[in-house]
Amino acid sequence: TSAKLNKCAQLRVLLESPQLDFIMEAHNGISARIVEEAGFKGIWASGLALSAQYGVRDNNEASWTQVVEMLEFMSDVTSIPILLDGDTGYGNFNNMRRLVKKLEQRGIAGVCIEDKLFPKTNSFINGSRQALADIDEFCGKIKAGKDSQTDPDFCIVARLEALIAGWDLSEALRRAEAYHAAGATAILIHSKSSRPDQVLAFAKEWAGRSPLVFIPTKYYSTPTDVFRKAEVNLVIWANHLIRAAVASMQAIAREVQASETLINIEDDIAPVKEIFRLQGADELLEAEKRYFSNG
Ligand code: SPV
Ligand code: MG
Repeated sequence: TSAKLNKCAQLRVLLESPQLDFIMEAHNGISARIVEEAGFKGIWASGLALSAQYGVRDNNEASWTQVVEMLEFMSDVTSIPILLDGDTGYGNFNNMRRLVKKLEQRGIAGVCIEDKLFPKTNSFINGSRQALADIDEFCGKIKAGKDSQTDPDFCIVARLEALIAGWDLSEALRRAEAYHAAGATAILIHSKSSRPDQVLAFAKEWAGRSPLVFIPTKYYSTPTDVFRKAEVNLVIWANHLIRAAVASMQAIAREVQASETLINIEDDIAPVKEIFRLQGADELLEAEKRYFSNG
């Protein structure tokens, strides 16, 4: 009987509810649909994956408007919230203000920004040589974003790169405290370690002062119950569909190129009618009956 929450409110619940939730990466309309159909309650619009599907590097080579254009396709075909990986906010506080306005207009539920410098570099490429943003400047960006939102539930996640850049736990905590005070909905602690020790130590010290988000790309072998016990609110599976797509496309392309026939691969790929289904072809046939009489 309760009205369905809008997408911003849905994302806020994922972040603020005490139980562990999960969101999955998508990078275009069809992958966004696939994430929703699989049963996820939210989508991570990964900067790495969006860049990769355009065939460019994760260095802000795709413009922010090109990112927003793809987000619109993703949002139009899904009913679950999308959290954009907004990198460093594509500039200063002023760029952040405009970004938040445009994201709300396209039905995006929230944005995550990281405390590095524009143009960003992926955290897993020479992470320790990357400079962090000035704390006050980054807090201003969070505040400017919060002051620009019109939906009270639009979410701004502040991502800490201190551990990536070679700083210690105390620097991460000092920054987390400042970003939290500036109004961040949640704190994301990132790590490039293959062990979860650092992020778990952070979680223990942070002690639930705000919702907490993990991205276990590098510490992927950690059992999920460990995150649950650490009272993490949200886990992001950050790049796994672009990697699945790449592995599958490479295998199929190589096989067809080498064998000069489709006979070996037809059963290994999605049928054409599955593509039609994901595109919603049936709805158009129905609509034609209602609206398009040819006499
Ligand atoms: C992304 O998905 O673009 C991220 C997460 O920022 S990571 O690449 O793991 O740093
Ligand atoms: Mg990213």
